[in-house]
Amino acid sequence: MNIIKDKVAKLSFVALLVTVTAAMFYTPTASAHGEKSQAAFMRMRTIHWYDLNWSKEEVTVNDTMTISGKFFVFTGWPETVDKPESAFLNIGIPGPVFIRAGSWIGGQLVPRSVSLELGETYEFKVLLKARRPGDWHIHTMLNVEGGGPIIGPGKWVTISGKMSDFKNPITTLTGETIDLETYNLSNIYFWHAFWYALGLAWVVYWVRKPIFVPRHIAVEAGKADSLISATDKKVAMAFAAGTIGLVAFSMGSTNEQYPVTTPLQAGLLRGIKSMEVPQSTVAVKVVDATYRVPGRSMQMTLEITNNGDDAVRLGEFNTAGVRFLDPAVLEDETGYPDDLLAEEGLTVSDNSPLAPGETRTVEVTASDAAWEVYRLADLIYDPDSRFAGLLFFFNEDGTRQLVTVDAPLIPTFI
Ligand SMILES: [Cu+2]
Repeated sequence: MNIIKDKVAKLSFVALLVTVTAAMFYTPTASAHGEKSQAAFMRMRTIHWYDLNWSKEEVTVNDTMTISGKFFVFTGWPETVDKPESAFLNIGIPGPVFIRAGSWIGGQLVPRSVSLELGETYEFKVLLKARRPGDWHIHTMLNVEGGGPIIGPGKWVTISGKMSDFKNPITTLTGETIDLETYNLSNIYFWHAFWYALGLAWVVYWVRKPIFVPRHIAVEAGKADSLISATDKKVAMAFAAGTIGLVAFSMGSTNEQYPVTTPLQAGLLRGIKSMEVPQSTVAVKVVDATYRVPGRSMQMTLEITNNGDDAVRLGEFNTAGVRFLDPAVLEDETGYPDDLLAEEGLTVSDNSPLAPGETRTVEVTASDAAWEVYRLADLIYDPDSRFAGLLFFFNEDGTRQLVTVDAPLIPTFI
């Protein structure tokens, strides 16, 4: 019986070991990092990222790259997400594989939270400095207080080199140049080790003598006083006075070594400059919009009126970071992430140039695996079946006009 038990125990242990090892070596590459699981209607109706540009796809440690672009704060912001009165321009990466050397909205440095307005378009730029070698999926991202993370499109960037080469030099206003990567580390180690050792010394002083049973008996017998001798009292006083003395002395010497220090700089940045987006001369009415369940596409019936002086064609529909293009009108040259770019994803029933003054009703189909991969098809589970997106129209000479669309999106079932 016991032999069987032993065997079972041994085998279970081996099985556990195998499982743990397998789990450690199994590292699937995730292709998106959080955004897929968020409600589709929230992704379509909060921030519209466009004109994104990643300055490089490969960098070495200490090299910098920029991510720039624009974002439109959608007017029909969802109720369950607080308005972006306090928002922070972040970057979505797995820890500081890059450091953020700078970030700007409307030309202003934004190390703090900012106040953004619904309906406004902002230009942003983030300067990243490579730190840790590997393949990283970098997202632009906006954190909204009371709302959560609003994740923009992500692109793979490769960092090569050695992390030990990474440097983060800063020149302080006192004229000293330091490396933020290691600055003050030995000081932190020293003081933590010192106080920890002092605590240990106090414990060791007492545990030299028996600690529990004899003391318990002594207390029970009414001889508690005999446990603390005159020497013990002196040692206790020395520890107390020494601690206070050291705190006072080291505080003084630190103030001497760093005579100029300022408090942490914080506070919301208001008055962030938004972009002037020229009023579009194209008017679009969404007559209806549907999507097939299950399926990989959505259809819209659009009534397009051209109030401008030039003929226009529809080149792109952009929603939740997925770009559907009509290749006859627009080709992407920005190296937009493949999985989010549907190069031939946009079909328009009649995409011949729409003459000035003309109105035309067209059937538009936005179709790509991304619709399913990025779970926009999961709108069927959302409590608000409405979509929003950007339409880009182009003149003959390539001049672009942006029109936002927003309408209910009705499922159709097969
Ligand atoms: Cu990602």
